[in-house]
Amino acid sequence: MIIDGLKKTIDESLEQYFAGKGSYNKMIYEAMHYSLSVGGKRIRPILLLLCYQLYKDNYIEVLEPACALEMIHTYSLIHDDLPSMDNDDLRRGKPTCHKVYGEALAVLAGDGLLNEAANLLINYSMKRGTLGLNAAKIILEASSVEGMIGGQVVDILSENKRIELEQLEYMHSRKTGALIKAAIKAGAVIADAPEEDLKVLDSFGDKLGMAFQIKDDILDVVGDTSVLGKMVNSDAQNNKTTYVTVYGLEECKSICSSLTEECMELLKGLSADTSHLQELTNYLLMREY
Ligand code: GRG
Repeated sequence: MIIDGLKKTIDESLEQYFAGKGSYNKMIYEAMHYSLSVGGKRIRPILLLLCYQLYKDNYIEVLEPACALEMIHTYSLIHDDLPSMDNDDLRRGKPTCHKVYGEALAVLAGDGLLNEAANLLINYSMKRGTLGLNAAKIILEASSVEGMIGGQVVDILSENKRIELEQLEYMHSRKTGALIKAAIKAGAVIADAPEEDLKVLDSFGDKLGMAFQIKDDILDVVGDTSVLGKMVNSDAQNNKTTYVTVYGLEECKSICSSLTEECMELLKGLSADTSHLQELTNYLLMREY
């Protein structure tokens, strides 16, 4: 399966990135490396590579923005797990960053990953020119207060409250959807994809992000902690409104399948061979973690 090969390439590239770095500050590199290397499906960087590969042959050319995206995602997980946020002890099947390195270093490790991602994106843009700069803009905007951070704010403020569906959709389209969509768009933009395809990929990103979140909500109810690598029933314990509390489990499964079907139809309308992207879309629907 090509997806396994891409994941291996991304893992190796992230591993190399931090090798040998640090002196008196070495501990922060260890904390950053710990959270990056303990696991993770690497969905976002894989999406970026696959969307680039729709139009260009050599995906190695976009490994830097792909790794930057995974660093941003991992920073968000480290911060999300902190006692002041979701207060989780388990992530990617291992103790969370603050459990291993303490809260102060976990905050700094998250900050460090975000900053390192920005460095990677700027260096990449300097090499790659306008297309690289456009991709950096897409990724950094998706992580911003109007993107992932904004979604997280709504999540924090709505704990122990019932929220309306519109607010739930606002929250998830930013907290989860923004980075997924950015991965798709950034890959295609660097590859200089045709404008009509970018529009289709925009809708694909919206639907895939929503399907991913609904599946995440389903797994929080029916999943297995040992497979998921994080605690189950955390949404209920934190008294959160989720797609499952709004629609119920069975309806969620059906919405998730319909969205996946719509994603497949959109992909079939593109000018490129989308078979690998279809494979990934299906995998996300079927995943158990
Ligand atoms: C702290 C700014 C800030 C944002 C946090 C990502 C996030 C926002 C919170 C994580 C909480 C959560 C479970 C969100 C639901 C969707 C999601 C992002 C799941 C984790 O992503 P996966 O499944 O994780 O791709 P892996 O570990 O495979 O990388």
